[in-house]
Amino acid sequence: MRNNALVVVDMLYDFIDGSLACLNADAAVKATLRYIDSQTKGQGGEEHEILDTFPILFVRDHHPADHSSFMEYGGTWPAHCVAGTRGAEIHDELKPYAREELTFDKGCDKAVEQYSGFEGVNTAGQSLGEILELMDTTDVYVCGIATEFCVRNTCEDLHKAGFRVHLLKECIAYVDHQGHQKAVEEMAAKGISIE
Ligand code: VGL
Ligand code: ZN
Repeated sequence: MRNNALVVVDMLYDFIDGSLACLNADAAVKATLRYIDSQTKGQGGEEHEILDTFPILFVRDHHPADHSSFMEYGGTWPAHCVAGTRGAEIHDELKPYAREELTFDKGCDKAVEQYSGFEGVNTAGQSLGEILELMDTTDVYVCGIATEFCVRNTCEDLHKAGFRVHLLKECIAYVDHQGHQKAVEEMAAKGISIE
């Protein structure tokens, strides 16, 4: 039995056109929308019907304003994805597919850098990994931003947990092109399938 789900990692405005805007972000969002369309054709146009047969889970980087990963607090990144700001919002065209129970926040604790979405939690406190298990998911398709950080860590944790992981290579954006290529090669070497 094959049970698919899509995980959309950090397709948030700060990574698209904000303080940490990534390369290929606009193209990745468009390709993701096309992918969702291609998987849901003929299933009725309503987003809620689509979600019944093809669950789409969203991961959000969701930081307090004084997060330790920000330069002004000793970290390496410009301030980004601060809870309550536009930069932390899911892209408007993807938002209609986001359900509260399938939206998982990470990086909420100011002391902890959390690149992986695997342990992100929804408002009920359930983790992404837990929900995928509950849905009897076998195959997880992953897209999002950034290849080298959150996409990679999320894919690797999913793979370790025993899911078949498929990385949608047209649907990812990155901080650095070479870093992106290297990360994709290393993921492939671990058994993550690149599609
Ligand atoms: C990310 C840098 C800082 C990511 C998150 O989503 O890849 N990168 N926080
Ligand atoms: Zn972050």
